[in-house]
Amino acid sequence: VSRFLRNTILIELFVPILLLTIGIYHGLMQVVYRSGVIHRAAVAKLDYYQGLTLHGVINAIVLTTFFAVAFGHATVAFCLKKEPNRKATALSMWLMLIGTVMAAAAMLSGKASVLYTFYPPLKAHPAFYLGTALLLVGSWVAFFDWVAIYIQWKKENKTTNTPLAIIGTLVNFTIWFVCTLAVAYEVLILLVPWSMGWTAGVNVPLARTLFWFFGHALVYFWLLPSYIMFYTMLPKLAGGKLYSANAGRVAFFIFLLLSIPIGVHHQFGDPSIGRGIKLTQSILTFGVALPSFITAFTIAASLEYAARLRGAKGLYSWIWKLPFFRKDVFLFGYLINGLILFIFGGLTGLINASYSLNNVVHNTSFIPGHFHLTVAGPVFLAILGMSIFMVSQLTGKKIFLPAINTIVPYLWTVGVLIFSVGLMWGGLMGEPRRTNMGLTYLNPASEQFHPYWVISSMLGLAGGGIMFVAGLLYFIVFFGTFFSKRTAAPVIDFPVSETLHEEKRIPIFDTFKPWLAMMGIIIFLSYLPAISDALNNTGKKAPPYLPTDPTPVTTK
Ligand code: HAS
Ligand code: HEM
Repeated sequence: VSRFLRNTILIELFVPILLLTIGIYHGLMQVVYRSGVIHRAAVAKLDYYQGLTLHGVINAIVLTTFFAVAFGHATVAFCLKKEPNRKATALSMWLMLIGTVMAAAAMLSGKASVLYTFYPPLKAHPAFYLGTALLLVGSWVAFFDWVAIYIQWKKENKTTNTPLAIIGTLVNFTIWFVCTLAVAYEVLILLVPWSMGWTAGVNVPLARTLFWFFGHALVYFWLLPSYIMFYTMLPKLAGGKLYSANAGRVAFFIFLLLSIPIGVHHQFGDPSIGRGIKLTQSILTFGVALPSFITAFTIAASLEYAARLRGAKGLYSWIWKLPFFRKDVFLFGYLINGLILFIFGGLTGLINASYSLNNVVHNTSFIPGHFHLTVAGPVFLAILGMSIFMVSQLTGKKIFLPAINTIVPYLWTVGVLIFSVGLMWGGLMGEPRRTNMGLTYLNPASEQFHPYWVISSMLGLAGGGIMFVAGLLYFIVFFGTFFSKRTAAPVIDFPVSETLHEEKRIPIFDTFKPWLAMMGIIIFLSYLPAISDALNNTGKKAPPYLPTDPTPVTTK
């Protein structure tokens, strides 16, 4: 791997992880505000919604996008033995960096406290929208370059099966490219002119529908890099083989078809969208759970095989033969903990997806309970583990405090489980999300004091505190590794799982065209009614509002 690519990947890991320190700090602050330990609207001059915006945007948008691009570069270089084009790679990195700085400046100066979903009529400074757009466009540039490399590689290797990790990467960025088109339209055509004051109002249902066209596919963009690791690396780390790579191909292509046409399941409560399309997208959402079930069984079978190779006996006791605490395969610990959390993340997702049950949980703290079991579970743990792995390899440095590194994912998992149980239990008792409960419901001095939520929010605080400690330990290991002395030559050498059975190339699972056509048709059919409802159902367009003021900005 060239020095140029090495440095690019290292910058794309270092910058977001440095920002993550702010993101994790605001995670802790969220549980502190929510549980009523403090009764304040701001701490250290950063107010509640500003902190929640920083937390959501840094952790879930900036970190994940940088990581997906950095990991994509490494995967393409490792699997196809071709390095990305230098100009495209540099352009992509700079666009992402400049975009991040713009969005961060807007958030830190308090001019963009609109949360990571930036729903209008809440208005942010244009720098926030433009910065986010640049971050997305930067990631596209890297993707276009990989497509060119892949096409070239395929010409040279017509009958060779494309490596599974490359299928996963290209599927993931295709989903990303298509879904970000909608949010790019929302930002550039609807929100920026409105936030600049060039247009007086914005069509709120349309903006929300375009956001969720992007928003749920976004979660699979977060997830698929972890799936690539589960299929192509975890069985090897466990000491075994992958039960079926074709299962992985099927799973990735189903994601390609179904990740986008389900965004309306975030809008079951929006009166502007018709019931028919809500039910249709609810059913399609159950469809998108299929590739995860396929993954659950395939990976469980691969792990069982690995354990039996190590001499395990018994129906379930084989589990204890897996290398949970081995420092040399620490990545195993990060990935397996992610999978364990995802069992609960997936089940709670299916509850949300049910059109009728969604009424019970929507806008309650059940939802952050669900998504910390997913994005702060398999996604985040895979990012943490793989960034340490890549930094250590690409710098040729030994892991700093390897024993601590090995326990980080376990500590994090215990924290997330306690945190999410607290939030979800509270959610089922009606505890709201995105609310500074310390000011009202959990302030004994307030008329709105609600003692039922004391214990659940305290559990949230306890779990969140443990997550915070695990986060701190991770930072020590990450930065300690980064700044230690080089002991070996830099490389990229991922663990590669062999397949258990010899698998012939099946042409339909080694081509993109038919899948792309099907993807287009399904999206068109499922989004046409939703977009037309959003266009037809609005009476008035909304003027801009600031989070601090219930009157519109333009009437002042
Ligand atoms: Fe979700 C809301 C439905 C997956 C993230 N989700 C959210 C939000 C986020 C999010 C961030 O239908 C909030 C957005 C906001 O701010 O408003 N979600 C689903 C469904 C799935 C799902 C059906 N979500 C995810 C993933 C996320 C994520 C993945 C991030 C990465 N979600 C919803 C719905 C809402 C929602 C509604 C809207 C709620 C509302 O009202 O606002 C499915 O994809 C889940 C399928 C997963 C499975 C689990 C498979 C299990 C596996 C583990 C196997 C374990 C093994 C280990 C092998 C079926 C793969 C064995 C262990 C040994 C020791 C051997
Ligand atoms: C929101 C805690 C780490 C992603 C929240 C909320 C809390 C919280 C309490 C607000 C819930 C609400 O009132 O609605 C924590 C703690 C963390 C942590 C204690 C660790 C120390 C993470 C990580 C990610 C993440 C690692 C993603 C990689 C999010 C997102 C939101 C959120 C996307 C939603 C923000 C919004 O509603 O606008 N977190 N979190 N969190 N968290 Fe975390």
